[in-house]
Amino acid sequence: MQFITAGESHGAYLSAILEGMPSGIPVDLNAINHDLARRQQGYGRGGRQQIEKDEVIVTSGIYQGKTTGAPVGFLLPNKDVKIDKLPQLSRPRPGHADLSGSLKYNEGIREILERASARETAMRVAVGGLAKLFLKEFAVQIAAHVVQIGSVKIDEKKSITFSDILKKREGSQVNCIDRDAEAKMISLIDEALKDRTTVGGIYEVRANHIPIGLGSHVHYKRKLDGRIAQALMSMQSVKAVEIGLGVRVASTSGHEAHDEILYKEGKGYLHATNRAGGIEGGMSNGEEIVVRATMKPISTLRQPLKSVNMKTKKEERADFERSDICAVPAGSVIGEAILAFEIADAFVEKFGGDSILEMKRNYDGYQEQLRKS
Ligand code: EPS
Repeated sequence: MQFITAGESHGAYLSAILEGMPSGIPVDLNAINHDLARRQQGYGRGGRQQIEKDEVIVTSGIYQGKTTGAPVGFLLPNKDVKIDKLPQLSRPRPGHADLSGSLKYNEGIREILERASARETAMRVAVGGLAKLFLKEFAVQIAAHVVQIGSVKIDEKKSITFSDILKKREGSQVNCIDRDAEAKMISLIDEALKDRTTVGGIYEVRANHIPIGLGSHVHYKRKLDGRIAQALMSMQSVKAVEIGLGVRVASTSGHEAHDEILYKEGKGYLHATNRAGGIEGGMSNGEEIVVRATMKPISTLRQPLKSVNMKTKKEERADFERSDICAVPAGSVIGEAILAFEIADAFVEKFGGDSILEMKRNYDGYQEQLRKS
């Protein structure tokens, strides 16, 4: 599958076209719009979210509530449409696309930031929302939670289950399962606002009920971990992606880094632990896929860093545009969508098929093969 997004932050519409989604998938638009609303929330989110109510219009590929196999078109109208009236900027914001984009495209900063803006991620959430509905057909669920904001980390002494995430993040203002940490995270975001700065953090996203063998060891571009890492890294603000133990694996021994293999009658091959985050040799190993993404603090600052006026070449403070104090909770929702798309894509690749009926037949046949292995 592949999709492309288009649209500027303050243009009339955001849009996406998704190609390769099999036919016959029931589409609940409310579920997609629910994720779009979740993306707009989170303590520390910017003023734009008070203006917008992100909801998609389907332009193609869905008929009488089901996918047809044709490209799916999504349109999302912006309310804050003002691209033609907004002023040009001349002092690029350190950390943003402003300077490199403006020089590379020989355009003003406005033209660059309108497309570089994280508003684009609304379309990734819409496409990922449909990918989630596709995965539901195979009982796969995706869930994210925030594990760190600034220096505040959740308590991870006890292992966290998938259902812990679904249950305990409910009602959290920062999509966090640990209420003590949440209170500290909120204070930190308040502090950052007072200090006219911003804060980043880390979210974790998981996928359960994953069959063995998505992705492949045979070719570098087919490796599932590589594909997930690329997709998550392409999200605005993400500076690091980890699979399983991730960077923590550096301080373990070989005996602490890997997952012992078990065989259970009726269940087949399993692992005693899940340090690999469900991926070995570029393939899913049947355990939950567990990934983390680290987001830098948003680069638009109320107390701007030093920059250069591109007209005069003199040192000046960077320009300020309306922005978020902390976008990590929103980022976690985007992370769900990104992981959902990558896993759905790997499903289509593995189980082929133009229709969901055909895919399920292939999936069931493969499960039967695994049972006999
Ligand atoms: C965003 C919309 C943007 C920003 C934010 C994310 O809208 P506006 O510029 O009108 O406030 O709030 O974008 C950024 C943080 C960024 O760096 O580009 C959204 O809908 O997610």
